[in-house]
Amino acid sequence: MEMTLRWYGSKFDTVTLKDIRQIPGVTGVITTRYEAAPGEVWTREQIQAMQDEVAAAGLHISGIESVNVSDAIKAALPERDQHIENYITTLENLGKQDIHLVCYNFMPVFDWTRTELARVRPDKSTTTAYNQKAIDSTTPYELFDMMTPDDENVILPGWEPERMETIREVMKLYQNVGEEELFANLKYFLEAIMPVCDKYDIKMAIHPDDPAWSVFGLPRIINSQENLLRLIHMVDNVHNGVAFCTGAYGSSPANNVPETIRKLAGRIHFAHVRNLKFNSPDDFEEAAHLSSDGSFDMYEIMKALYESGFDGPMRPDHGRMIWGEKAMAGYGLYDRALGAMYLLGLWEAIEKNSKR
Ligand SMILES: [Mn+2]
Repeated sequence: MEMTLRWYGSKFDTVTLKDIRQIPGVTGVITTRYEAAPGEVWTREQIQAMQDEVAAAGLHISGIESVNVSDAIKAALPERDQHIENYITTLENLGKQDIHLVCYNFMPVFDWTRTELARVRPDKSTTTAYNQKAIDSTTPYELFDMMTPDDENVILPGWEPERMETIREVMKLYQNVGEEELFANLKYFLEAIMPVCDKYDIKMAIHPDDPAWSVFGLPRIINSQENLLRLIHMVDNVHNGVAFCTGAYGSSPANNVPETIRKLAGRIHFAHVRNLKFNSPDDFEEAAHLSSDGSFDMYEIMKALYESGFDGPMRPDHGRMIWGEKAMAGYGLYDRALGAMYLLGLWEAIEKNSKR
């Protein structure tokens, strides 16, 4: 297991590589070309420039989160084959640059969805939260306003203004796409990219839907144990794997997080480990990583990863805003650094105990 931190690049992130280098035990970053549109080819020169910048700070790139999959691929539009071809070229260029992990998601229209970006907790930290009643009484267009940070310099991945301007048209693309069609489109995509993944040993890691149910009637499929097993079996290749995000997957109380980790042994290539606090069946907020601050047993989660032989990059996930930090919601330095330390502590204890 390698502990990493997500980093959005010096143009977009408030956290610097120097900051990340000073978190004990964090040796790699998970990054992306945030400026690239889904469907666009990443050149080797662009990838090399990213690698040089990260290496100069004494770190390395442990994986890409994400190479985004376009709506054309997800909704099987006529231009999907061209987009898949571009995706393959990007994978080929990443492979040639010795990058072997690519995270992506297959959620239509909306990326991770929250109804509050800065809910105040009892300790006066702020965190992101989701309330189903708030979703039920709003429209996708109003939600976009909620997901727009007050500070215009702060970006929110997946909720870029350019993208949201076209949201009405994008919603229409999925009119005839139900869960079965979405599964078929995912299979088509995976089968097309597996040869290049095999050639360069690139592990594809799909991120579970967040939250783990349908929002605004759009289909969602990466949200239950049954569907995750269906995914890995429908294209039975080790390079077709999962970015197991405990917070996204665990957002549904019906999902047993440690049990599912064990069932997916060998196919989890990347882990996002974070805690959630359920306030009611309709409402959750992102707690600190510590078990006692939320609803998950983080020890059991880490133990399941350890015992199932997980050996990929791991990262803390969304953090609270603490100590006066201003950063993109969920992606400040301080709380994620605390999370990384805590996860490394659990891992060290589990590892030493198992070797006694
Ligand atoms: Mn995640």
